Amino acid sequence: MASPECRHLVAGSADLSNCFIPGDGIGIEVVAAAIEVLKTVAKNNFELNITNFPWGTVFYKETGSYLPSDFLTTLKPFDAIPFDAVGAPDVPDHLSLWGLLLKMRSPLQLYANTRPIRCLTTPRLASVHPSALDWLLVRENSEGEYAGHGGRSHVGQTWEIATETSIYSRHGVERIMRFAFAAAQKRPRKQLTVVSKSNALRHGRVLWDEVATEVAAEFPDVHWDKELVDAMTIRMVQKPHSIDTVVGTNLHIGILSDLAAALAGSIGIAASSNLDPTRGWPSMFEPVHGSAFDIMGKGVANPIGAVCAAAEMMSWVGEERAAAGIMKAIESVCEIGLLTVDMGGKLNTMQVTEALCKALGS
Ligand code: GGG
Repeated sequence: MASPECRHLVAGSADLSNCFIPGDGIGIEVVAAAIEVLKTVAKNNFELNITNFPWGTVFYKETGSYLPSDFLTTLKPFDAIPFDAVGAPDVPDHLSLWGLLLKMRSPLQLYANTRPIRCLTTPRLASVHPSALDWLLVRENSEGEYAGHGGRSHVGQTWEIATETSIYSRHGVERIMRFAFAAAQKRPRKQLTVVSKSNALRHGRVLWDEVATEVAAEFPDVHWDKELVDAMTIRMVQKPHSIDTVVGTNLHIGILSDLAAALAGSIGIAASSNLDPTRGWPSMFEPVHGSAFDIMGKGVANPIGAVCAAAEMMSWVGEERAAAGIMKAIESVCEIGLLTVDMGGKLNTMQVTEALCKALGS
């Protein structure tokens, strides 16, 4: 296998280094688009060198592991990690997800996952009025239903059982609540909805609600409310204007953010930032969508989710001007209808990427 090329991102006066993990499926196609856009925005502004780590299902088939054993020390020096998608048709999904993405999120301490939702499409494509869609979804990214605790016994017998234990630590809930309240506080409406299910889940989710109330006292200027996750799906569709920032657990925001992206027009446009707010580890930026076996290799994947994730990454590393430039290019391309099929257009991945680079002034 070819050794990874070394690339660095130098932004402004600070030296920043950066690497890409394209992963699987359409991830490999959309990461190429994000790189092109980053190269264009970097031109005349900052120096861009990129490291590509070929970790994904091909790597797994060659080495027996999705990640090399020293992946943490390899990633540590980088300032940010653009990641794309994981999953392949011939590997069980739980092996690929836990072998790559979830294996990185925990040790990298990426406990805060943000998913901004904005309508980039015409009112015809969005299921709710675009003016109602300016949300920030915050996902607890390290415990909850994705804690990885559980097991199976009596495998194959009629009395076989499997357990999947959710974990809610006071430390884990406090830090995500503080992050979400602080994020809401920075937004114009200063409004947070805490998503729960504490009527049925009577231990962890009760702690979740109690900690939310305690942390709320530290943010008296943030208006907040609680919503059960099932009621939240109705509210997102029927009262979208009533929502601004939302915080929930791994599973709940995983589901709600797919719904939110669909309401905004397509899962293909949604970006996801896996953040270590202490900045001790590099944060990771990815589109919300997965590897999409049905369209992989066809060159028709929507690159906008990966490009939005690149904009989020630029903002995280302090390159606000580059981030704003990328978002402006996305908006103008969407406005004139240069779209992939999932957004009602006729263009392929490459053509949308070229339109984005042109809008950036390449
Ligand atoms: N780009 C995100 C990705 O590849 N996701 C795959 C997936 O299935 N993720 C599950 C999850 O994060 O809940």
